[in-house]
Amino acid sequence: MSLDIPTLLLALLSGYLMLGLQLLVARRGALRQPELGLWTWGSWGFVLGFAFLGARVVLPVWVSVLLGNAFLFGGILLYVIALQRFVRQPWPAALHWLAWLAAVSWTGMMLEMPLHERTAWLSLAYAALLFPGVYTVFRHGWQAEASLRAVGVTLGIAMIALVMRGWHAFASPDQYTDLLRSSLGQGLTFLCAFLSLMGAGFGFVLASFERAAIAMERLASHDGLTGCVNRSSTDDLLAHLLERGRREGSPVAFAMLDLDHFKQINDQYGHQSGDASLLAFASEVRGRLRASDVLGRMGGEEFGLILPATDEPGALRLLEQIREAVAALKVQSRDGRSFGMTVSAGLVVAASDSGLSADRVYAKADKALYQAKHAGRNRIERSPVSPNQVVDS
Ligand code: GH3
Ligand code: MG
Ligand code: MG
Repeated sequence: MSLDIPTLLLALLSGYLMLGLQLLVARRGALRQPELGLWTWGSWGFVLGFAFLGARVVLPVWVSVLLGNAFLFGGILLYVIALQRFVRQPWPAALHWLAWLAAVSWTGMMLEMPLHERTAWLSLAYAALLFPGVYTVFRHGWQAEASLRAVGVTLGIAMIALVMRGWHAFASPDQYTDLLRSSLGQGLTFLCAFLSLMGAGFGFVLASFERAAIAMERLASHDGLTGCVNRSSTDDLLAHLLERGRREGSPVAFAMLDLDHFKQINDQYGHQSGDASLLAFASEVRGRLRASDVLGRMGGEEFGLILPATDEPGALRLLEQIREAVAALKVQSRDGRSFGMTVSAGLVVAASDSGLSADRVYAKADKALYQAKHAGRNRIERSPVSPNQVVDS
């Protein structure tokens, strides 16, 4: 059995052409990530590389070898750069292009070498250029999108195939007397290397889709400014945690927090300073919560705090700490003025047998908040406990 190299070249060229076209279409739709743009350019690099390698039947061999390999090297480098940017671990661009220049110059210097030696060194050069990409995924991308792992593994297979091609070319020079001659060993290593690289391309598209889907999911459930869960997610979580409290026999505390005279902050220091104080407030509160607590932005400068398995004294202690910490916070306006803020809170603690619905809990906390505002702000008010409610304290 033998694998015909010209047929393989044609098949790979068509494959990369399809990948390039698919990427082009995907990027016109929802996937606008710049990394995917780099991968697209890399795929076009492969198309051109294979076209030039195959064109040795009409072009002078040195032109075909030099341009073909230059474009293939470029394709690999663009893939690596795309991967590094995807996981936000970019190397300096100059380093990549220096490596590309070195690889192309070396190809030029190897033109007079026997074909098997040139093939061996070129294959090892491809593997070396690919290595930072494989390293990047395994070192920095393993915890990122799950589909990126498939990209890492496929690139790893491509790298191994390239090293084997190098070794095979050294070991079986008779199979490398003419690049377009059919041979099983060189056909297999060639196919395996460049097919895996193509597979990595489809994996990269999937990883980009996965990232876009996760971002959309987060957008639907979180507030873009503070990173808190949004109102509808807070409502759902409150209902869910109340139910769990009932099952587990533990109280759930819920507090509505509202920044005092926030309109004045906007008016005096500008809307951007208002945004900055919302951010500062949210991170101050979040820094004091347990992993199971939830801080949701209910709208504007109003936040809902769910504290599962927390009784009234515990909730009051935490809210008092928050109130003091917020009053001590200092925020800088754009023009360098420093200002502070205060927060009022209304607390309700639903005992496990209170039978309170999420809506009732919310209404009670809101009423208590109103009382806190009415009583002068910068304070915490508790919702009175009705007789059929037992509050663990
Ligand atoms: P109170 O002490 O009674 O709560 O008074 P307040 O001024 O805080 O309350 P009011 O409801 O009168 O004003 C809330 C202000 O919050 C009005 C609105 O412009 C501002 N606001 C709502 N959302 C945002 C936001 O995302 N960013 C900024 N900067 N301001 C916001
Ligand atoms: Mg307010
Ligand atoms: Mg308000």
